Amino acid sequence: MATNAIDFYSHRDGPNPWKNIILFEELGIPYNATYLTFGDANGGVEHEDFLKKNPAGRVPWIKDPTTGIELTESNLISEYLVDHYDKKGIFSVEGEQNQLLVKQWLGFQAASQGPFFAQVTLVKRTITTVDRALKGKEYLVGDKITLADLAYIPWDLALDTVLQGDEESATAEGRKKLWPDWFAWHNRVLQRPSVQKMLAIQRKAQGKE
Ligand SMILES: N[C@@H](CCC(=O)N[C@@H](CS)C(=O)NCC(=O)O)C(=O)O
Repeated sequence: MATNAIDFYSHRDGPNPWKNIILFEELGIPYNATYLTFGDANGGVEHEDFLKKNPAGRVPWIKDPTTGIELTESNLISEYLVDHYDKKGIFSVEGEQNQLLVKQWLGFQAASQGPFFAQVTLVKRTITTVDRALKGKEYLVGDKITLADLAYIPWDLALDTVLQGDEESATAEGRKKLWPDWFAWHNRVLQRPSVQKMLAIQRKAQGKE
């Protein structure tokens, strides 16, 4: 257990940091969130104060006072949190093959889902890939929930906006028809209490309740 709260730099709207909030909730890790703005104003991701922490000018970024570790890249932060604080093995998988598959799907999330969804291009192809991988399966790796499943949630929740205007996929109903396995998986992961908790925290942070 983290003895001191983790210093967590985030953004209210950008999806990536919300992956880590899911993990804080899953693992009961205390954290202090600082919400930055985009741009170089005071309190912004590109302000010199934050660039000293992360020269990329991106969030999330953490400092864990228990270990002294400072880190950016949301999926790497999630892996760090699991390595240090998942004492019950909620997200552990057996065997090198499955351990590498979790990394594979985290890599695909960071290299394809995040950037493509952000650019409103190749979104449907990305979802088709995940839907195919889920044929006859409840989760991406090893018949159990892993970090790989959780990492997809925040961007998948942005699909109403990302796919706006696309005749066949703009609504949840349309997406269910196109990608039934992906759709069932998305809703399965969405029901996890930690994910629901993250959504409540997000709504509050965004002033929506
Ligand atoms: N691959 C990075 C991407 C981080 C990223 O792009 N974060 C966005 C918020 S979701 C950001 O800080 N954007 C600031 C900007 O584009 O200026 C990760 O997964 O952490």
